[in-house]
Amino acid sequence: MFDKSVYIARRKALASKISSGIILLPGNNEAPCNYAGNTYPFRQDSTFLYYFGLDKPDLAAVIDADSGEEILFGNDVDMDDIIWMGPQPLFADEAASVGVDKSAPRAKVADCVKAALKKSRKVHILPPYREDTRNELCELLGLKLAELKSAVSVELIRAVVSQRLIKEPCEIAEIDKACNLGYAMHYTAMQMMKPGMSEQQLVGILEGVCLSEGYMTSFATILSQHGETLHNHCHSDILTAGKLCVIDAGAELGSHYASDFTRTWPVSGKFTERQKEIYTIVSTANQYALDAARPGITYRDVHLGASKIILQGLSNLGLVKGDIEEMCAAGVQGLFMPHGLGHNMGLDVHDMENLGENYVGYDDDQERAKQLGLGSLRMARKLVPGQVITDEPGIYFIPALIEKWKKEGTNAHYVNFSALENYYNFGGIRLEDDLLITASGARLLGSKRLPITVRQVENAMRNN
Ligand SMILES: [Mn+2]
Repeated sequence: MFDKSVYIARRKALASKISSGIILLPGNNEAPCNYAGNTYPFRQDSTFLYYFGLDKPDLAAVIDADSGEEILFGNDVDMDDIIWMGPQPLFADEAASVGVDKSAPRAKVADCVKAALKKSRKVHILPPYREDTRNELCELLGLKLAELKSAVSVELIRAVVSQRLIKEPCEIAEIDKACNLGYAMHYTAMQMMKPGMSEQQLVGILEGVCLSEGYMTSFATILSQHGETLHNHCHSDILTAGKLCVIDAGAELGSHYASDFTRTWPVSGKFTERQKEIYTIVSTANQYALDAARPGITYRDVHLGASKIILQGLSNLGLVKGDIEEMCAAGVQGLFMPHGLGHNMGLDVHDMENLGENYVGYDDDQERAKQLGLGSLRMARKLVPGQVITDEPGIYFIPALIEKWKKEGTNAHYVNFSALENYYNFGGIRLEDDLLITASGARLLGSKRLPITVRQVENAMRNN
């Protein structure tokens, strides 16, 4: 938790951005796994954390945008809780610790909302993503489930995005720490990687680094020799010399700030010539994005720049043919990189995705493309200092997708389908770093960069 002055300032800024009415922010509650008493690890709602810092279930908050009044709703523990959980602080003291003077029992939020509705005041809510929150909001606002979507406040979404998008120095310090832990996870896994061990064993080693520090991973670890499947959570294969292993994983600190790195390691510690060729194209695109990202440029343009590097590299290998600009406009790169170059990162690994990707990743004058790849770009905005984004180009050989394009004749004059048949067993490569946009450019987050060039990787793995 940060100093209470941080939360006070954030709430004051939020209230000033909302024209009138009350802002209702429910926290998350426990999510049962198989019965009520056996829960998934608790995860507080990130927007609630951002404004109120309190990391425990069954809380809600209201900010009055007109008067500036703030109330936190939560319960004091009873003897039954103390028996199982030990002594707990008084809720009023917890509220005071984040600069909120007024607190009330959790159930009283209903009275507060009712009073506002009675005076025909606007109640601003964010899009709920959990069933319990949906149900509570319906009950509080007197709405049917189908009516809830239109009750969401775009004004509030825009206000929250405008604040959370630009990271404060205290947040950047946390993200740097999360990246340092992410570095340790990846570096350890890379050093322990050996032909003959299972992918799952390596997942255990990687996640163990995070768990040993008392933290969780920021999303479900992707670790696979089938890198062509972008989000492969199946870890049943045995690591085999000659193959590549894609690892996309990150740490989430106790403050809940995240890191998100991807590296693609040769299982034997040495790349084959063919792997080197494709790998170098991806590492060049990754480095290009780091060099190009700076205030004023749109990340959409950086995505397109990286796409052209990929097309040029594939053209040099004879896998595509034609004018690079024309191929890029036609979206040929989508066959090889059917995802975007990156996303915002912060309290959520895909920061604020619950608020709506287009509000978070797109400026008002930008429209989301429909093309394969570019259409999946989560972050297209004109960059501003303080933004934290990922830089994650990739090249994948997805036989089913290539076959589909071939069959349908998609971009047939640009793609060398017969040459691509030799790559059906190649897999995929993705290389991801986390960037902070600075006043003049971008810097890598975390104090050390994971090995990324062919030479750095082979050097780091020489003793495997
Ligand atoms: Mn990512």
